[in-house]
Amino acid sequence: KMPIVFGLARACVTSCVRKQGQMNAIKQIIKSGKTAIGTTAGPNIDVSVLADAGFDFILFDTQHSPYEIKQMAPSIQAMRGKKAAPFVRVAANQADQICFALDAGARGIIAPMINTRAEAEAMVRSCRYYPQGNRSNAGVRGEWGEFPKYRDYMDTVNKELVIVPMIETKQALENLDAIASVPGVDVLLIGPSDLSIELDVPLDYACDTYQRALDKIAAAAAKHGIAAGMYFIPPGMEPNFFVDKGFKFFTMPWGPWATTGIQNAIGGIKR
Ligand code: 3PY
Ligand code: MG
Repeated sequence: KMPIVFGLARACVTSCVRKQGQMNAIKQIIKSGKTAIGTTAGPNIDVSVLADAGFDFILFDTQHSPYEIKQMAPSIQAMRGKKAAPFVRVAANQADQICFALDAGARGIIAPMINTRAEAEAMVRSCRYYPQGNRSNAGVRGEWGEFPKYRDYMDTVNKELVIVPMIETKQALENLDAIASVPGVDVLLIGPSDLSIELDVPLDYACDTYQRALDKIAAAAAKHGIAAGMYFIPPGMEPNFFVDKGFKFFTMPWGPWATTGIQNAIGGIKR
């Protein structure tokens, strides 16, 4: 089949070219075991540049941010046709929250505090249309006009949405196999600070207790053929430390990188 380019006709990197029926380059990145890097943004940021800067996803957080999901819709829609996929972290594992995010056009859903198999199954059901789930249908929206027929969007999103439960409690640590084996789960994403608090080593990211828990999560993800991720890289630690441990999904702050790039560019002009 010929690859087709969704969205705006503009110069973009190869991974921007998605195959027909593929809405996320990132789903393939995760499935092929490569490392996905994203960043966080909100409605106060113009994401049109960030979304083509090289990130695989942009995460709109509605749990620990002053923003509501419906405020994110214009930013998500500004990402149409760009390399990065828009992900939304809902404030809780609730069907209505997940539905708002999907109607806004999210291509990945992150839900906090998924502690049992039943909670992971409920999350997946909220993310998918019948018969794989019970997502309510808007009839419009969510598809960004990328699909000739809304029905095509429905079939594609059921297959291609990236579903990311967060692992951040002792109970989740006890249920890793049960959560990781739920069909549809793509990533086990650690909430670094909540997990440290639950393990009674608050914010002590380097200690043995914490590191053993990370290893257990990475091993469970590998065993079930899905990715392990860290919501953020703890202060003072290196992303590659986590890559070497087997983690494949991170957010990185874009501000320092943007500043370095701008300083380099300005430094290159004689003045
Ligand atoms: C955590 O650190 O617990 C998170 O959920 C990241 O925001
Ligand atoms: Mg958390």
